Parts: sequence; structure tokens; C-alpha cells
Amino acid sequence: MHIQWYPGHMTKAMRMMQEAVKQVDCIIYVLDSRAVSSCINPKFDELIKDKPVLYILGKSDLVENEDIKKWSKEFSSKGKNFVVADNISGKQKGIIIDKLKKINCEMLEKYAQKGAKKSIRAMVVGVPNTGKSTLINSLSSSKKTITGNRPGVTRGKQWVSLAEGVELLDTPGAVPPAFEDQQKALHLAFIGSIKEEILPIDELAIEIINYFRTHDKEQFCSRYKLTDIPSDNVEAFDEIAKNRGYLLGKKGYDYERTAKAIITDFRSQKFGKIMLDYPENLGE
Ligand SMILES: Nc1nc2c(ncn2[C@@H]2O[C@H](COP(=O)(O)OP(=O)(O)OP(=O)(O)O)[C@@H](O)[C@H]2O)c(=O)[nH]1
Ligand SMILES: [Mg+2]
Repeated sequence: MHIQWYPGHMTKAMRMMQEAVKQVDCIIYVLDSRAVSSCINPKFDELIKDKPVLYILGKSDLVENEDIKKWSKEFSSKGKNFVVADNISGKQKGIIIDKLKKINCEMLEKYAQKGAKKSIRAMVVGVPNTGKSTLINSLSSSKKTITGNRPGVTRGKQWVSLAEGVELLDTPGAVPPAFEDQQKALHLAFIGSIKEEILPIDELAIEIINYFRTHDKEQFCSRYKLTDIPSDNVEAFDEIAKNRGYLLGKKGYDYERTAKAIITDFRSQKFGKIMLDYPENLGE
């Protein structure tokens, strides 16, 4: 399965961000904790240049604490500013604001010396569906930005002000123009950051089965009451369909429904909390 997805609206979005970055003090880079290295878009790194960055290891509720600690260690050892967060609850608001002040302290100090107060302007970036708009809403205790569990929900830029003297710029999610590493593209597809319509669902489901052949096999087998994952993909589909009762009358098994179920089950943690990327994959 080869994934290539770079719609016109992303070219436009990247151009918009290249302009907007000139007006901001810093970047909030939202990553999905399940696939941290896959969420790194080299185009964002070019965009950021020398602006201070606060990384959000978001959707942390979807991975095990022990796993996310590995990323915390990695980011700490690289001297990166980061917060492990679940974007929905807003529980980490205090620490996020503190870190924003910390990474902008030179700029704030300069204004303070002149007796002026300056708000912190931050551009929120990330690949699609990582929870950028959700984070902005929870930080501002509002529903000012539109959110949704599919990629490409945010299409334009939108400023949201917080009472704490922080202004956040929501931006559309963007992937790299080409995926050099198809493994990363696949992980983005698993977590719902690639538009569904360009993905052949049967192939995506097979890739998920392949993942479980080598990782967390017990969780997969337990969900579908399998003793093992058959090495033949058709047989694997047959067994899953049989156990879930996905039948097409007398015609056999409903493969489409089976494929959809595997993908949905993965995204709704039916196989448990799965972290796809581990720190050694962090390209730098
Ligand atoms: N479990 C969990 N779900 C989250 C979290 N953050 C966001 N979500 C869900 O992820 C989906 C995508 O959230 P959005 O905020 O729309 O993501 P986005 O990054 O703005 O997406 P685009 O605008 O499409 O780039 C929504 O269904 C959110 O409810 C989180 O921390 N934990
Ligand atoms: Mg959004």
C-alpha cells in the first residue's frame, strides 16, 4: 500500500502559515502521542526556523503512562519544551501557559523593561486530526473553533484570545508534500490523520493486521476470539468475519464490514492503548 496525499488546500494552508508565522512569537506543535515521530512534518520545521516551540504530546489518554514517559525522557534529553496533555480536558492549562511564558521570557522581559505589557502570540500547528482545535477550545474554555474526528476539519486561520494574555492561531492540519517514509504515512493513516477516501480500506485493515502479527498480538486475538492470526490474509478476514457475524447471506463473509470494523476498533482503543512510534524513530 502506497500513501500519497497532498490536496490543494494544504498547499494553500502552508502558504498561509508561512505568512502568519511572521506575526507570531512562538509555535505550539501538537503531536499525537500514539504516533509522535510520524506527526513530525519537516515542512513545519522549515516554517518554525528560530521561533521558540512548545510541543504538546497530545491525546496522551490514548497511550499507557509508561509509554509516554519514554517520549518525555526523549524530549527532555533533547532540551525540547513540551507538555504531555490530553487536549480535551484542559487539565494541563496552567502548565501550558507557564511553559509559553518560559519560552517567550526574553521577549516578555524586553517589553516589561519598557513598561509595556505584551500578549504571547502562538501559532498552533500539527498534522491533521491531532487535536489542535480541541486544545484551543479547552484552553479558552469555549467552542470557538470547529473540531471533528476526521482530517481537514479546520480550513482557514482563526485567532482565539485567552484571558491570560495569550493569543492562539488555529491552523489547518498539514502533512508533508510527499511521504518518504511510508511507515510513518501508514501510522498517520492508522490514527485517522489521512483522508479516508484515498485509503483502500481493505489494504489499510490488512496493514493493521500485519501490525498485530508482530506487536500486541494477544489484544487483537482476544478481541476477535482467535487462537492466532492466520498467516493468510483472506483466512484472517474469514475468521474475524465469522467470529463477529459479518455475513453476506449465503454469499459468504462481508469483507468491507470486516475491514471497517478492524480500522474502527483500532481507532477506538478496542485493542487497548497502543503506541505506534517509539523514540528511536524520532528523525532529526
Ligand atoms: N481521546 C482524545 N481525543 C482527542 C484529544 N484531542 C482531540 N481529540 C479528538 O480528536 C479529534 C480531532 O480533533 P480536532 O481538534 O478537530 O483536530 P485538529 O488537529 O484541529 O484537526 P484538523 O483541523 O482536521 O487538522 C476530535 O474527535 C477530538 O475530540 C485528546 O487529547 N484525547
Ligand atoms: Mg482543527
